Amino acid sequence: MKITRLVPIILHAPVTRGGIADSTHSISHWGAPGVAIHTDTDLVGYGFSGTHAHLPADRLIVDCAVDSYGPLLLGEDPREVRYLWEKLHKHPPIQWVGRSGITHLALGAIDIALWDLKAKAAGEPLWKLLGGSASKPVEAYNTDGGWLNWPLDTLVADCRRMVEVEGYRAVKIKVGAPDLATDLRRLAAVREAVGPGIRVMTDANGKLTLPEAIRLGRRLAEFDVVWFEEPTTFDDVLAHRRLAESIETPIALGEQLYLAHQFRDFIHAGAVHFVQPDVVRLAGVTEWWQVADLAHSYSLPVVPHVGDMCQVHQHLCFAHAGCRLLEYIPWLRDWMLHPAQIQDGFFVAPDSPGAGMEPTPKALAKINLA
Ligand code: 0YR
Ligand code: MG
Repeated sequence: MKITRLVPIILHAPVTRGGIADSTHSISHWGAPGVAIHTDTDLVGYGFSGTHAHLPADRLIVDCAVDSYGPLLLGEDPREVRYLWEKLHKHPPIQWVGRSGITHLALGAIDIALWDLKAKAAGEPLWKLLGGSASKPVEAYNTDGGWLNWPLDTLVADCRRMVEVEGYRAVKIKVGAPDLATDLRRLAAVREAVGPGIRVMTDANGKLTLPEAIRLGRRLAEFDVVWFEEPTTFDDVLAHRRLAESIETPIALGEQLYLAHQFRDFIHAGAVHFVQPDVVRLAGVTEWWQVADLAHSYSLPVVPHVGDMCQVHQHLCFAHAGCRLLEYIPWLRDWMLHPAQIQDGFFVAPDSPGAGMEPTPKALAKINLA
């Protein structure tokens, strides 16, 4: 099998109720810039990064994938994905301008498309190719009711519905409101609404200073919060280690880290407890797996960041022993040929061959740059 051509794709899918916010971002659409990798067979591989749908930035990502990495892939066998990852990652002129950032997101999209092809060529879903099993439970926790721009009554109603009607046993809510009292009021209301048996996670999206994070962090145990996510500056190892030493609630992070090395430094420093690698910010399945193995070897749970890329992440979770829980956000559902299925709060292992990120023909017709 040989790669013949790369085609750029940018999908922009509307988010829930026309706009969501956390402490740091307000978005109307979720972005999926990526590539279709064509071969000399009928098989086409699809891979995407995940963005906040800023078209100029999305164009940078797909241009890098197609124009910079593309020529290095032509004529290669896509199934030799680990070899190709090294070849692309270490290509000197690209490495010179970016060992993370845009180039890394582009490489991630390509790597996922290559794994998609490898799994399709084997006629198996990616989780099976990676040695996983549909019998392994992968629980879903829902983030889509906890946005910071939801008024208190909407927040409470959403969390209640997710638990009582939809069957989730874990929900995440955003914190990092302008004042501590608001965060505590929202947390208290959610805990009261869902009752004591449901797990509640919190996420500050990197907003707080270290003293603010310590102040809020010390209050979280009162509400039996499972984790405090991205409390302070995304890649500041020292600040998170100091925080970890100052509060009882465990720390979760990783969605804004690009490199396996960064995870190594956080893990080694004791600055993270729930490890959240994102396959579309790391450079794909190849690098994600390294991080998951590393976290697992430190007895730390791996809970991938999704927002919304659960289509591919579920495959990794059915295969990796460190993963028992995965974020769920529904924004890309209508855009994907095989959207993730949740039953009674658990992911159902997909049975279609590939990595799960193939868009519907309708989605492709909408914003296909080819
Ligand atoms: C919206 N999940 C997250 C979304 C979400 C972000 O900005 O991207 O809140 O991905 O932090 O844990
Ligand atoms: Mg987060």
